[in-house]
Amino acid sequence: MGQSNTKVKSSQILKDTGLSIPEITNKTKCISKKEIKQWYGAFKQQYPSGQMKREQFVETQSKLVMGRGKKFFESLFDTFDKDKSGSIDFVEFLIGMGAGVNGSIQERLLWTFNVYDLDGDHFIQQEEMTLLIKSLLEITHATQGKSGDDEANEQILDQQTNSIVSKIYKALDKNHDNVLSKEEFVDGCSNNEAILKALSITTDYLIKKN
Ligand SMILES: [Ca+2]
Ligand SMILES: [Ca+2]
Repeated sequence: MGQSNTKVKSSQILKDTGLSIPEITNKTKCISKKEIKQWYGAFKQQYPSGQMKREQFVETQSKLVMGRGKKFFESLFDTFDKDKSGSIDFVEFLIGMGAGVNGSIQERLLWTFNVYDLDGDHFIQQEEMTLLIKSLLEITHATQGKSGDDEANEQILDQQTNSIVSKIYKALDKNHDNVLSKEEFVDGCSNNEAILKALSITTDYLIKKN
């Protein structure tokens, strides 16, 4: 999200939320008052209605990386939008971001698990992992200035994606059933720095962009 000059006092009730900053910090785990102020300004600037719509969020975020990574942003939005209404307000956004950005390693990994578990069945299927890793690679390529939807680029993306996905399953899928449970994911990632690093693009990316 962009910069904003909106100044907010802690005691002030934030428009559209009906809550003051201290009330919001009670609701949203791990988010500091300073971050609430910063993010509120950016949120209001981009979503003046106080509601962030799914298409709008995906479009805005994806535009920053040359229109790539849509699948990732869709899934990210869906983890924030608990009641699946298709739009979220500022407090829902903060609650969604909270554990992923500032939580403990365990909390961040559970948050990441939910982003990857696209259908919400509590397992990460290889297809889900493939879609998300490819989407993250698209974002990485775009931020490195490698562009294009051309076939050669697409092939490289697919090769890299498959290689990363098979490494992840080899390392994390302890019972070899081709799906990752929460335990396999969290335990495996906690003990594997390389994989943790590969997956942490998810949250690092957001911190840099915000
Ligand atoms: Ca799943
Ligand atoms: Ca498994």
